[in-house]
Amino acid sequence: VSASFELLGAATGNCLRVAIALEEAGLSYTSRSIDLRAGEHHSDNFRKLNPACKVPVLIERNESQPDFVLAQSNAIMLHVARRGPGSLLPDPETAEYAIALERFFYVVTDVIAPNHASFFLRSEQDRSAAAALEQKSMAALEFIERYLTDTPFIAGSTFTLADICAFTMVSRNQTKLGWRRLPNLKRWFDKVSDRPGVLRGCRAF
Ligand SMILES: N[C@@H](CCC(=O)N[C@@H](CS)C(=O)NCC(=O)O)C(=O)O
Repeated sequence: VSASFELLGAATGNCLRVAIALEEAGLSYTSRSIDLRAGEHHSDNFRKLNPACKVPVLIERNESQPDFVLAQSNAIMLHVARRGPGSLLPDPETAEYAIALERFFYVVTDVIAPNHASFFLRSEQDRSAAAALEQKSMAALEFIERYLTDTPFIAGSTFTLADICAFTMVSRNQTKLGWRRLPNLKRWFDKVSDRPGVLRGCRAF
């Protein structure tokens, strides 16, 4: 494929997950920083790309076709997984694929979503609701220990989108986790932290 990719974003979890996915998929891309503090995501130019005024946004350029623009980090990750060449999900015809989606959506809905909601509630000064959701998110993150009992990665024998999502959350919350109870998670985290694609993706913005 002769497509070229541009990722617009900032140093946030949603954007770094997409950058890591692009790296691990072996796709070449350029990253463009959007200055959220300066409100660049509300500019007319950015609004044309994503009327929701949020990052990340991926632009895919193919010869003789109009640019393809995609928002929503999870949709972008699934799209990137299809574009390959590197594999981020097992063959869709297999049970392993369904398991990889199970674990990917587990992290997205049970770990990341309550974490974002907690962040929002804290900004609204609702401290006890924020703390309750934060605790729920951290408990769901620690639960991943059980997915790593017999396999090197969260969905089995290969690195998938589920690992990317969990990695950014573990990385951000290292001081909040009860590491003594989490030997599998620790082994997994140390190994994933050393992957060249993960290291490069973390430096995208
Ligand atoms: N569900 C969206 C969330 C996107 C999102 O909230 N992006 C944040 C940065 S991580 C943002 O653009 N915030 C600026 C704002 O909302 O004003 C996704 O996964 O892409």
